[in-house]
Amino acid sequence: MNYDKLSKEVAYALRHSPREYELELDAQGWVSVDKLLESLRRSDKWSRIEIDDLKEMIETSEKKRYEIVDDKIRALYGHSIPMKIQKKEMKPPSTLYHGTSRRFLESIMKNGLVPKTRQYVHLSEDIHTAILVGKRRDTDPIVLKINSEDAYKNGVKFYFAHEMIWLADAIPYDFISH
Ligand code: HQG
Repeated sequence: MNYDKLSKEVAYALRHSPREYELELDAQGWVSVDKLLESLRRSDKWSRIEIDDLKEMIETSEKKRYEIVDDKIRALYGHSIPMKIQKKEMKPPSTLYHGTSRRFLESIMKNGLVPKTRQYVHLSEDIHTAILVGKRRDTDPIVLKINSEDAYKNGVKFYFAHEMIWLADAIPYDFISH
């Protein structure tokens, strides 16, 4: 089974278009694994998919995009659906990073980081992850440094996605340097 393709389809179902899969996410983004499997099986491509395939997809991926707990699965970040997924507010590490395209720099330094089509701004714990994020759209991306300690002290809320990825509603430009 092509787990990259499966991961893309699951991202579409759990982050962007659950209704197309007749799924309803709960407030934290969870859905029943059985319902997701049932829905995926309607397509010829995934007609024989089992829970172990989802588990294998999660384990073999270089990115931690999903988690399964008991009989439920959710995407840990990346949502774009209108209903805002509730994330756990947490005190962030003192510095975070954001990798992005060079061409966005001017606008970001003027307007700060905004979520664009997603529900939250995505930040990385380490520079390496930030570079990989930036490389999706620019062969020579820039890495912005976020003074999350000051931002947090000044009332910016941060949310935990997983050990390497943090979320925020927006980051004002005063807390961004490059
Ligand atoms: C940019 C992927 C101009 C921002 C990744 C980014 C990540 C601005 C783009 C996760 C701006 C939005 C999220 C402003 C923000 N002016 N541009 N004021 N504020 N931007 O894809 O962070 O593989 O929605 O810099 O690896 O790139 O899908 O966010 O370039 O972890 O699991 O607007 O998605 O993970 O792009 O990526 P995105 P992102 P997956």
